[in-house]
Amino acid sequence: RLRLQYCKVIIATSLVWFLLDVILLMYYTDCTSLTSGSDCNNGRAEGRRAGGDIDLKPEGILQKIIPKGLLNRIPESPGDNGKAVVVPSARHDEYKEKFKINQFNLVASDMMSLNRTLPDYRLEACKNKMYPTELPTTSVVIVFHNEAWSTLLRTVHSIINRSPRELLEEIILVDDASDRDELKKKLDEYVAKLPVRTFALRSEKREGLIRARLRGAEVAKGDVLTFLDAHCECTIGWLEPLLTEVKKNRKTVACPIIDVISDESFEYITGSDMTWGGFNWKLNFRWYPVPQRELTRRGGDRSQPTKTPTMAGGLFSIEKDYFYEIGSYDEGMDIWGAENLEMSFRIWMCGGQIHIVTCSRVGHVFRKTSPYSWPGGVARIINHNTQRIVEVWLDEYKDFFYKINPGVRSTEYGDVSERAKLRKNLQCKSFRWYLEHIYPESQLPLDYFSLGEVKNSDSGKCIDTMGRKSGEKIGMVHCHGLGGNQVFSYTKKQALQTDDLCLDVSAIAGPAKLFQCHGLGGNQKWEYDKETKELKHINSKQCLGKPSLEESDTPSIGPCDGSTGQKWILQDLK
Ligand code: LR7
Ligand code: MN
Repeated sequence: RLRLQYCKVIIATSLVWFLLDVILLMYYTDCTSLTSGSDCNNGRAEGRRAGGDIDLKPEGILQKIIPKGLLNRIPESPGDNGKAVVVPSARHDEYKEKFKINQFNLVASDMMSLNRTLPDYRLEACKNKMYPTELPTTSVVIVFHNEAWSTLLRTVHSIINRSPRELLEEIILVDDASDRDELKKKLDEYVAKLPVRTFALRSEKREGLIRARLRGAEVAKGDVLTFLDAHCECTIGWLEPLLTEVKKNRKTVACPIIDVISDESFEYITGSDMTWGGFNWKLNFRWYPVPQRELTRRGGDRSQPTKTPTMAGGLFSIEKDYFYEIGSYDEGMDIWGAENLEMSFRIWMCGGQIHIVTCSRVGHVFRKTSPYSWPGGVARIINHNTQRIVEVWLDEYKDFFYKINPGVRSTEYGDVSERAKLRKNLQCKSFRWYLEHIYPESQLPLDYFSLGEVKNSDSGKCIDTMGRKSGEKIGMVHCHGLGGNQVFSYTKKQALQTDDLCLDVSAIAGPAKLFQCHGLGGNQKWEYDKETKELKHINSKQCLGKPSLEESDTPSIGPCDGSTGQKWILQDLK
């Protein structure tokens, strides 16, 4: 009898717990589901907290009410909470095969929920910030060419799930001539059912992401345009800080921190808030550490936006009218590339500013190679687009680009007169001004003594990077006069620099190596004596000489002896 009684108690308790779970689950689902209203994101009268007051994560809501152990009862889908997806070993061949379709792990992406949960990755200071109740509305524009269904729709779901409904005007998809069936009628039907107006425009002919974005922007109804790539995931509170920066100053272009979604496992990996955008001599966009100067300007408060010299290009908010006022995009650019730097230079030089808003985080699937076709060839397209920047915006600094990329000169780049006119009409400042005031840490030296070959008087050979990377030895071969790997600049800061690498020696003797230029002198400081033609390494007080017998093709430092092996001729020395 007693045992029966005991059983009854257990059954009754389990039933209660079960019911509680169901109720809580319904509550949770309602708050994040696509059909819910904006209740979950209510702003406050005196302002709003980004992401609203309710934490959308299951733990956030539930932890307050029930013991932690019971949380495991919520069914977790692969990848939930930003975790890595584990593809069962039986599917590894399929995983390898399908990777090629989009250059990311499609099997993993397809295993995940379109509503996968993500933790709140924001800095503590961001969680409590108050944002204006009245914010401009935004149209989100996403262009794609043959994007995977699951990544594209996860992007869309994450926007809807994590944006205050009253701020989200619409989501505009621009299908740039994809040839996958599911991205046509099936997509139209799917997005038509979403609780936020979402629709796709389509181009018959492949236009490239630049003209595709222009098409999307044209029909946008929101006050602000927000561009995203087609494989992103917005995290809680991502939108409010972006719109706030635009509201504060309509000439601010606001970028989130771009976190990494692993192309292999779809794990959500947070990026650093101490990184900003720069570029190298080839005009490739590059991430570099935020310099002390900018950290100091922000008073050490990491939740303050960082002023960045350039932006990655894919993820940003800009006031719609300002977008057009400042010259939208260069329509002459094809397929992919360079529009991000073009826009960055233009914004800064013509009176605007670019912020990385560190309280806003959006994940992006970074891939190692691009999955789609490049009509006309990758090099031709990138050279074409980049030359359009160089010719319009770089002034006297274009020598750096052309000397290190001598082959580019033969690429046609079309007519840039309209863009040059735009620059004139907007009365934009010079590139030198940009380097002096916005990007003094740039890999393009503001002032320099020489640009070209560095030739040894004894052997007649030139120093050459041999295409090696940071940390590797420098080479020396016959002078080919074709620029590229033999172009070095002897800068006003007394560095011997090629692209973003500098000649560096960390010992009192031995081979010269290439290292990322730090602009701080130290092991990268060289004194050139025009009379003796010696290149003296300041720190070690040694001279650079032709390769020793052991170091066959690497110049090294040793005691200065006045020999011709230690004499160097710098091309075009001023
Ligand atoms: O012909 C094309 N048509 C398109 O619609 C080629 C591409 N696209 C779409 C594509 O489907 C994707 O949605 O354009 C978007 C960007 O292309 P990706 O994702 O293949 O390139 P990416 O992530 O390497 O691109 C970065 O650099 C580009 C330069 O043109 C753009 O500025 C991208 O928006 C930019 N992405 C980001 O900034 C995300 C962070 C990456 C970094 C750094
Ligand atoms: Mn991308």
